[in-house]
Amino acid sequence: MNTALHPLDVEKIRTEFPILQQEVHGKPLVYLDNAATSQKPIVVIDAIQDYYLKYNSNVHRGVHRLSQLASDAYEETRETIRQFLNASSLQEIIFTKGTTDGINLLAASIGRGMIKPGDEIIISAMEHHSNIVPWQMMCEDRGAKLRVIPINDDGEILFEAYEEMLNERTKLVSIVHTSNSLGTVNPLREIIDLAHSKNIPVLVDGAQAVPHTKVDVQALDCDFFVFSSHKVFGPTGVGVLYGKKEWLKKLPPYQGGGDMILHVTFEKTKFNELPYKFEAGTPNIADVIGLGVALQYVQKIGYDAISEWENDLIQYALHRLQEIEGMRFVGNAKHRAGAISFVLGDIHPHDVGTILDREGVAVRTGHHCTQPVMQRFKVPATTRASFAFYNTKEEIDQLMNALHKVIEMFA
Ligand code: 7TS
Repeated sequence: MNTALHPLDVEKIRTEFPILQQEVHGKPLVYLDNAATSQKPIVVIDAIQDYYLKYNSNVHRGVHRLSQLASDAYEETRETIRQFLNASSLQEIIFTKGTTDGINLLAASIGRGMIKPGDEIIISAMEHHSNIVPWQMMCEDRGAKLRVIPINDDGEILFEAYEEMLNERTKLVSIVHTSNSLGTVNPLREIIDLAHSKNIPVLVDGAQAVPHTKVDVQALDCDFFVFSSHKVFGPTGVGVLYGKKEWLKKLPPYQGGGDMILHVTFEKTKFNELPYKFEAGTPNIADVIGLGVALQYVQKIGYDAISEWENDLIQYALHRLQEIEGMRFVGNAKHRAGAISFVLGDIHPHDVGTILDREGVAVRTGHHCTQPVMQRFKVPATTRASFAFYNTKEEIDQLMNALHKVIEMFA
């Protein structure tokens, strides 16, 4: 029974995503690659087009009408995002190119600003490469050490190992909210509280969280939070870094250039106030505006309705997939969202993905930019079905039919 106050009207929602209304290889498209990137509602596409058709102009510099319109739309989006994350100040919202860019910004800035030889950074064994490699590079640069919280066979972090890892050399914990390859949702409050009890800041990689869950950065009490627009129904090429004001004030800028300065001479530069200190150069104005519209769209549907719908879908998918002989799930966490990864007997995931595509079903196969996860579970790759609120049980049935075709072909 649907108990949500505003039950999700999936039929109506699907009409708002024109791309979903097509056939692929003569079959209705079933888009189950949402963890890689989600589709965009028409309101987002319209907002981007509107900007270029009506008020394309640079921000923060023109006295003319178009520049004022562009600046207003850009800054209003910052307020949309502040509300979306429940941040306490607009100064805490930095526009980036995406999650990867946000983590690289922090790795560079934290590295330069506060890391000495012998210091330690903690990540987990289920991180996306973008929350591994920037820290590895920074640690190499500064003579610091990267430490990794291990995970169990279900794909959940080992909390005691984490607790033992924290010490006076730990300078940051950087952890994924929801894993893109296992679907695990991490116990962030506990992770953050423990780090804070030792005065260690925490960065949360929220790339796979924001499409599925309401995030409140004050309730979480994380020090930094990053996400990408394109995974939450907005355009590519833009993202957000949230940081507590007291941290962002202390940290040095990442890139130098226009907009991030107050005063420049050849001898010395005075940097701009937050958030502009971290926004050098002309930003991705159109797509920032598109992101704002996407977040308003998601909030209008409502995270309660989204969670309820998607939990139902995932339970149904897990239940149906279990019918298949030789099905092995990679990731069985108690708290999960977004994605189901699996291996089908000894059939290579690339073969699975290719045959599914012939049946109109789009999934991702491979290591999902989490090679250490593949190493941990001793698989070369997985097939991953990842969901959004516009997916339906009928689509999962189409996935099942397609998987039966795979099995027939390899029998
Ligand atoms: N962190 C997580 C947890 C991710 O899932 C991804 C992208 C990133 C960071 C990087 O985001 P970007 O927008 O900067 O590229 N994950 C995936 C995926 O699962 N399939 O394609 C991209």
